Amino acid sequence: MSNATIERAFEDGLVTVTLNRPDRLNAFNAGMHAALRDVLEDAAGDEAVRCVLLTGAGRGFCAGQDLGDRSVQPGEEPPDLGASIEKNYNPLIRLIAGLEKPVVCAVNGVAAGAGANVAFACDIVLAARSAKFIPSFCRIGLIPDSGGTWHLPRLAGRARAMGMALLGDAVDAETAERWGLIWRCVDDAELLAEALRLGRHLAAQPTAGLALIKQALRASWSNDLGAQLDLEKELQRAAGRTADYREGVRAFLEKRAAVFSGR
Ligand code: T3D
Repeated sequence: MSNATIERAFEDGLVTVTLNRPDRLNAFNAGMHAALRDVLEDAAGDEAVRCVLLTGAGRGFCAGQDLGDRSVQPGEEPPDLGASIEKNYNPLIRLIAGLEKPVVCAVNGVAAGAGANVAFACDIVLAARSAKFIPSFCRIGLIPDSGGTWHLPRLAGRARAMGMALLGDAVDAETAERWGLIWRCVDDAELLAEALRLGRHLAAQPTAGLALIKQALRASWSNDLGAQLDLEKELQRAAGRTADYREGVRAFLEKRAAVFSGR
């Protein structure tokens, strides 16, 4: 499927979703939000999709909200940004975080405002060495939305999260990797190939088991140890009932490569 603002390609269990407003550095407008939501909801409900790869067209990944839709003339009512967050940004972050399959993000260039926070919400983030993460909200009097105030301190720690959010300086990809904001930064020319390699690998793994891993790690950020141990017990019980667990053990004992169905 392809439309003006989101491109979708599907092969071997991996759906590649490309933000496609390159002349605006893939900034979000209402149409792109709706199209991205549709594609992610389809991916959530489609058993054939076993991994999602999110990236951007052109020289940027995503510059956050399209500010062209936000100019206010003197005397006009300001837009209700709470309504915009409720309708568009929060559902997007909930979709990514709750998707029962891994979401890989390939940050191909600048990621600013909500664009950076969408990347930080993904499960495995690769970035081109030339990419930058810019928490630019403070530069225009806003707060980091799209889960930024939740993910930033958990990924980078309080001092770095506070510095990033209050100063709005660009963090380059190598620093982002060093700070634990992303999985890895790779040479620009290798980004797409590396992201596809990772995406295809994940799409051939035990999808139901990966979903339980994702659920457990996310829950750990708010659980105490006791609650987390209880959760691990329940999730392991569920994992132990999957066809892929049976196949994994059988393949190990038979000394052959496992063929996982995702169930
Ligand atoms: O409003 C709500 O619903 C609440 C939610 C808010 C979420 C948010 O994301 S708020 C934060 C919004 N984003 C920003 O503040 C970032 C704005 N952009 C920039 O600061 C810079 O463009 C970048 C640092 C990202 C990149 O700089 P640079 O020099 O590499 O590129 P550029 O020349 O600034 O941008 C290229 C073009 O993209 C340019 O258009 P032109 O001159 O070629 O016609 C520029 O205007 C356009 N562009 C970039 N970002 C946006 C944008 N157009 C609209 N909205 C943008 N966010």
